[in-house]
Amino acid sequence: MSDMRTLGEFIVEKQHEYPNASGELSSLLSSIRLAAKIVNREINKAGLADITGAFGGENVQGEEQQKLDVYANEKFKAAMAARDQVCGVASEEEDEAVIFDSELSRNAKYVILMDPLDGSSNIDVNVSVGTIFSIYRRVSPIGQPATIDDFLQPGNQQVAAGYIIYGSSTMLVYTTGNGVHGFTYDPSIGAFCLSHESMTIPEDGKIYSINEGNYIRFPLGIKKYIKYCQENVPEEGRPYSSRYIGSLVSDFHRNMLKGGIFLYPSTAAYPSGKLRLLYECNPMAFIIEQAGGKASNGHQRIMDIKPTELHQRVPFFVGSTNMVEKTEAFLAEFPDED
Ligand code: AHM
Ligand code: MG
Repeated sequence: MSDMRTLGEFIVEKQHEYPNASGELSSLLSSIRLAAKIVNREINKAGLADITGAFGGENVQGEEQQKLDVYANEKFKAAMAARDQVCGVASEEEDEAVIFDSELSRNAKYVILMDPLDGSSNIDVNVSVGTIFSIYRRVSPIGQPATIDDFLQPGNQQVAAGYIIYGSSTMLVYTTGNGVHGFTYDPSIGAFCLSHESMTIPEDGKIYSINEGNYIRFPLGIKKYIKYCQENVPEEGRPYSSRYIGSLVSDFHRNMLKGGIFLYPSTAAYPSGKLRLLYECNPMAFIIEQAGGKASNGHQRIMDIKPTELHQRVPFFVGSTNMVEKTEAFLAEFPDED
C-alpha cells in the first residue's frame, strides 16, 4: 500500500512537468475533483429520489428538488467560480457562455467547457453516467472579461481534458497532454486513488458501439462498416461484439480499456450527428489520442475542426486507431449519392 497515491498528490507530483506552471491548473483540477465528489454523492442517492421526493418534483419537506443535470451544472460552475482560476465556463446545460466578472477571475488564464452530466436519462434506470470537461488557455487579454473567442478554439489547443464516470465505481480520468491517468474513488476515505496510470487503448478492438436503431438513415459507408464488423472475425477467432450503453462516457471508457470503436454518425434526427464538438467530442478526442487512439468526424481529425458555435454537433468516430481508420476508409470508398 506504500505506493498508493491520491489524485491530489499525483497532480502536485506532475506539476514539475510544466516548467511555466504556476499551480493554477493544478488548483483548477482540484476544483473539478471537489465538484465530482459532490455530484457523485447525489447520483448515488438517485434511487432514493422516489422515496424522498423525485428530482424535478418535491421532497418530503416540500422543497423542490433539482434535476441532477441541473444540480451537476450548478455544482461544477460554483466550484469553478470559487477559486478564480477560470474566467468563464461554457456548458451543455447553458445557452450562452457564463463569464465570471470578479477582478480576480478577469485575471484568470483559463476557460472550461463541460458537459456536467452526460447521458443523464440513464440515471432513472441505474446506468452509469458521466461528466466531461475540457480546459483551454484564454486567447483574449488577461485583465478583461473572457470573450466568445476563448471558447471557440479548436481541440488541438486544449490544455487538459477529462471525464468522471459515475459507475459501479466512480472514476476520474484525465490528461494534461502527458498521457492519460485514471483514479478510482474510495468513498471510505473520500479520495480518488491512482488505479490506472498511463492508460493506453489497444490499436485494434473487437467491440463496435453504435445505436443501430438508426441504421436505415446512416451514411452508406457506416452501413458497410457495420456489415464488415458482422461478417468478419477478428484474429482472436470470436466475432465482433456490438455493445451500446447509450451513455457516452461509459461506452468510451469500456472501449478505452478493452479496445473498440464508438460511432455516432449523422442520422435522420441529427443530420450533423448528435454529439457536441466542444463539450463531448474534443475532450474525448484529446484523451483518446493521448492513450494512442484516434478521433475523427469521418474525414478529419476532430481536434483540428475550428468551431463556429458553442453547441455545434459533429459526427463522431472514436477509439482504437485501426478501427477508426477502417471506418474512414469505408466512408471514403462508399460516399453517399446526393
Ligand atoms: P445528452 O448530452 O443529451 O445526455 O446526450 C448524449 C448521449 C451520450 O451519452 C450517448 O452516447 C448518446 O447521447 C446516445 O444517444 P442515442 O440515444 O441517440 O443513441
Ligand atoms: Mg451530453
